[in-house]
Amino acid sequence: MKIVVVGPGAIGCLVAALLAKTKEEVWLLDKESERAKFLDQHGIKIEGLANFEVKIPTTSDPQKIKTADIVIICVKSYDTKKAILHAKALIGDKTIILTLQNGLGNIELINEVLDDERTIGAVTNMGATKLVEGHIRYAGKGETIIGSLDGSIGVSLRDIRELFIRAGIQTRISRDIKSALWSKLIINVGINPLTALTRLPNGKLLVFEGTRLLMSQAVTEAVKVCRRKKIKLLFEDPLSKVEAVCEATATNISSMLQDVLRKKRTEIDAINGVIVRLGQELNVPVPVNSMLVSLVKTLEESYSYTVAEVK
Ligand code: KPL
Repeated sequence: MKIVVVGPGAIGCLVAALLAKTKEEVWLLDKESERAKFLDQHGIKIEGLANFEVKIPTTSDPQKIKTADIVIICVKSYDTKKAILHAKALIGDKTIILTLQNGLGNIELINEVLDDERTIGAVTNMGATKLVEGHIRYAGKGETIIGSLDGSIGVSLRDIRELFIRAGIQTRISRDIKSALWSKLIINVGINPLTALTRLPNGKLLVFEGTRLLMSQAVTEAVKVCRRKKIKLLFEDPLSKVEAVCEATATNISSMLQDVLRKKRTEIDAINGVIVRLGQELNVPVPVNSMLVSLVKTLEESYSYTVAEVK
């Protein structure tokens, strides 16, 4: 089986490395040719919950890989369209496409670009941090949920589950992937921008009154939007769930804080930005999410300022 992971970020590298252990043919596709060369030469090193090194053929040229059986999209949500267009040469009539990304709207966007309905959605609670290029800390073994938008369970879904389980990725199929995606979104809404703005690891958000208050307000707004959309969450008490995730991932540097520390664009638009857009559309007040989006965007826009310029 030929499997291509698109996007060698923390989760992309971790998934590719775990899949490579199944002895299937695994490739990494990167948009950046220099980085692809580096990863191709040096391989991927995993530490933490598993400790191993593996060589994975990596390229920025999809023509070198040709048609794949499975394409797993792990790029940042703002790069989805570009990544699919770049990966088009990999996608044949029978290729299974799976999106393993943060935020909402990725399945729909991929289907739109490919003009079909075959994309499988996934939510993962595995924790991974990129230490340096190709060197990943595997910090949490959470469950991965996969499913199609229409709730049907076909051969592709079963194949992916079987493959992931062989790779040691704890996986189940859901008939309601929207519910899983929204449930993960609520967790990211409550944690990611607050860690990015305060530079605190997840667990420390619970220590301070200010971050606790903003977390509760941001989550309450998001849950109202979710209820208005008649989405059923996977948990009864969303705020307690977000707090429990903070505790379970206490020392994690959230993906958004990792982006800010690297002065990279964040996924704020696909996380709190979605709540703001839908809140406005559905007449649900979302002032705290609006403020968090504005602050994170300001942070991104001011990366290049030096203190002297700010004065
Ligand atoms: O998904 C995450 C992220 O960092 O994006 C959480 C659950 C917040 C773990 O860090």
